[in-house]
Amino acid sequence: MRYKVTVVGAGNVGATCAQLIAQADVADVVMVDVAAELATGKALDMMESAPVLGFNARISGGGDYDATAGSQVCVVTAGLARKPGMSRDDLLAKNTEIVSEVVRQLVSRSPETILIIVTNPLDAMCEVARRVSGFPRERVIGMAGVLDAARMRWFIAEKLNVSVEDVDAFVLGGHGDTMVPLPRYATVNGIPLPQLLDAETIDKINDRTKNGGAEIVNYYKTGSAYYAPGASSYEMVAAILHDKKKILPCAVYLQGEYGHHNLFIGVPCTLGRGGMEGVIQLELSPEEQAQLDKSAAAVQSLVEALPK
Ligand code: TXD
Repeated sequence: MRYKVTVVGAGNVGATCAQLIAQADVADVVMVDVAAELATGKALDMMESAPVLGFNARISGGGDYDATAGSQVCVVTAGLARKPGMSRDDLLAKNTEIVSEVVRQLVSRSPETILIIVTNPLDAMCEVARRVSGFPRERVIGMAGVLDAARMRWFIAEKLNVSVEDVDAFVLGGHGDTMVPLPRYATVNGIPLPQLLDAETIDKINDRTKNGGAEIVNYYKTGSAYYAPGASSYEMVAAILHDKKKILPCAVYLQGEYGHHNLFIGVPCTLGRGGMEGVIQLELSPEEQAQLDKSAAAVQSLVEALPK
């Protein structure tokens, strides 16, 4: 029996993630979307790529949650993007409604599932999912840090003209303007980044990382990034189902770690078959800690603005 993964939202990020999961034969994938036929059509299109690409996983799509029953992992990408004239608070209210309903549907059919939340505003939507599901923190995890770190890793690899495989980096904090890239903990095949690049270049990489989402939106105009977000979500699913115990930066419900309580923010954690299996506590400089605290305050104010 293969694992089953549900992806809710067959839009850009959801479909990209679904295809990667299936292509790697990690699990069968069920896509659900309010636009049911979009999900059905994309699933069929992906299945028709299977003979060419040579994968055996099955992908189905539609609007019915019954097909999701017994999923080991559910990825939630359903939501609206901010439209002109829509405030962040409007988006917060609308996506809270969507994520609440989606999570309710999912957990009633897969009570043991692990939820990976992707919908923005990310950290606040994780809190919505936690409240609605009643799940322990091990089973509600937000995708943001893997993406932000991947962007930073690419910028470093490009600058140094080295393999992306050799570059590791961490980005902590909320998924927004206040995220905290940690160049001190970035390495190139074990070599600390500050030994390879000067401070000014590192600053530029940090800034580009923080604005990585906006940089893509400026090119796309009508949507946001999805190849890297889809790949990042896939990596989390694979780490969980393959029980890799991989250390990845994820949005986690902190309970005292990094000085924060009862708040989702991005920190390095271990992902395995139990979901979020442990938070890795890095030693932060006073300046890094202050940046993280500022980021946590931004998340806290969004959580306080959540509709009751
Ligand atoms: O790092 C991160 N966490 C992110 C987050 C990186 C990239 C994108 N990020 C957010 O993910 C983005 O701001 C959105 O909130 C979600 C999904 O982004 P995507 O680019 O995939 O958006 P699309 O293409 O508009 O897809 C959203 C789909 C679309 O097909 C809708 O019909 C569907 O969500 N949708 C729903 N599905 C099921 N149920 C409900 N209620 C629903 N409402 C909308």
